[in-house]
Amino acid sequence: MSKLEACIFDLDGVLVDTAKYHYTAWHDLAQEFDIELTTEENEKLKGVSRRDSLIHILNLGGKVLTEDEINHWCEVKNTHYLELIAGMDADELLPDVIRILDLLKDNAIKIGLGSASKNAPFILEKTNIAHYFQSVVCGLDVINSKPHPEVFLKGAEQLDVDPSNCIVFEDSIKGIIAANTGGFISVGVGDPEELNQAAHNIKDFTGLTLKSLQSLFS
Ligand code: B16
Ligand code: MG
Repeated sequence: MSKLEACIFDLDGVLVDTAKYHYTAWHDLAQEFDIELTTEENEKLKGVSRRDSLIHILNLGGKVLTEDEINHWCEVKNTHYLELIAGMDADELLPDVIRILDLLKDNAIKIGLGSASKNAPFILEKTNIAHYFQSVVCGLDVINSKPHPEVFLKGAEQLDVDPSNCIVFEDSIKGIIAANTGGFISVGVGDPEELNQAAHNIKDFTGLTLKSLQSLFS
């Protein structure tokens, strides 16, 4: 019978509210190509790698770039994004994140990070939560982007847990599909209508208890 042994957290939109900075950086870049990136289209970029996000935006305007140009604009976007998050600190963590990380740590539940972001290690340091994680798998470590389950399966392997004994917290539909495909217990953080494929949904971590997490396995 499966039981709670580990939790793997997505980063952007689950632990820290960086989604708004990604949006600003992509929105401004899209304008360089006379493309208007709406908040609705931006939803589709959540959990998507930097390169795939750029290609999605370019497709909106029917633009095709060479590989060198793609690399260049990815760098432009990331430079802008890094400027936007330069002053980030623990104040930007989402509600009750520290409480839930402490709760898991105190109860010997393993903690992992599974993020598409190549900036994930930097953000964990900036927000002062890196020390909680026994495993950090990010965009630098995977070949396949979400909805492929690679990022979470690697995490489970590093934590030495079976996916069926592990919760994945995600704010993107692609991440929820990745978690479900990998055999994890998926918990959607955010809009339950948007994340309607999640096994369970929460608005944020406020009020979440160890008992409520354990009950997801019964
Ligand atoms: P970077 P997550 C994802 O992080 C973001 O949701 C997505 O908007 C971003 O494009 C992607 O990381 C890549 O980020 O440009 O920093 O490598 O939600 O999987 O933690
Ligand atoms: Mg996310």
